Amino acid sequence: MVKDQLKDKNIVITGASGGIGAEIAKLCAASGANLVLLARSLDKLQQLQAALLQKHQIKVDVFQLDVSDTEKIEQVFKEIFSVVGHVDILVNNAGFGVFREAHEVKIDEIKGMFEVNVIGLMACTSMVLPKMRERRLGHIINIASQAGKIATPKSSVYSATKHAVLGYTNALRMELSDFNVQVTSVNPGPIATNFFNIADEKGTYVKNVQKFILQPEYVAGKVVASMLTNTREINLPRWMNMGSIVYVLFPRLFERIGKKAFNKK
Ligand code: NJP
Repeated sequence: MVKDQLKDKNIVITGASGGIGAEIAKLCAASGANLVLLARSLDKLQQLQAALLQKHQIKVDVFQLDVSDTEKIEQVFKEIFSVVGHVDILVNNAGFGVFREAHEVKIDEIKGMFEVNVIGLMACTSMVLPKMRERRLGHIINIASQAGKIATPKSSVYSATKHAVLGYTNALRMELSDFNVQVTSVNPGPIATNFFNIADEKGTYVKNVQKFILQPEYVAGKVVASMLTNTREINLPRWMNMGSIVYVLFPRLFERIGKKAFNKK
């Protein structure tokens, strides 16, 4: 997929060392965008950088960044601005989940998920907002989840972080609507990435959702297609979003019927 509007645009992607983030980077590179790739695994970022530079006539900068370190976020974004000048698109993709029942989740895991999925995402966003507002141009894409719409057993904390992301994203969209800055949330169902090696140590959830698991290349394609367009939300697969609509209308019934299926995790 090539998207001509992305040529020479500066795109920052957090969590770009693997999974959806790396796939988004590949598609943006094929469209001629200049990339800034962020993650903790510098070696993986450098490998991706080398592969992209070999194939495409673009600029690719990489920075090691743990988005739970808010001081480092400020430093890295200062460097990013000094290298690329401005950011056209920020993809807040870094995130992780630990699927355990609420009484089994450790406090450190709760803090970790909120620091990365919520505070890190908000902190990165706040770095790019002033210039986007000033330039009256930009796009913020937040990778949330269907878990941000329907909270399910064994992912209470992860769901809570993604509900927070959606709340933030929705408010941000209204704040920025007069500044020509687009704001999109991406709410996928399960995707075949490394995510489940952390979230689902026993592998039971992945086995149970195998029938409708999404491929990261497909999700990345939808995200890149939405870039610099006025897209409110991307919900994948579409039928799963129907569930969240039914949930809002009939929450009691939905929880009673859904409990068994969701407990398959
Ligand atoms: O997962 P994975 P995905 N600071 O594990 C980075 C959401 N999502 O691509 O730091 C900075 O392959 C990590 O890099 P590294 C999910 O919540 C997924 O599936 O080097 N970066 C890696 O590049 C998340 O928001 C599913 O370890 C950090 C990337 O994040 C997004 O999709 C379903 C970091 C994770 O790649 C991408 O996840 C859904 C930190 N502290 C939503 N911690 C799904 N897979 O089923 C991690 O609804 N990263």
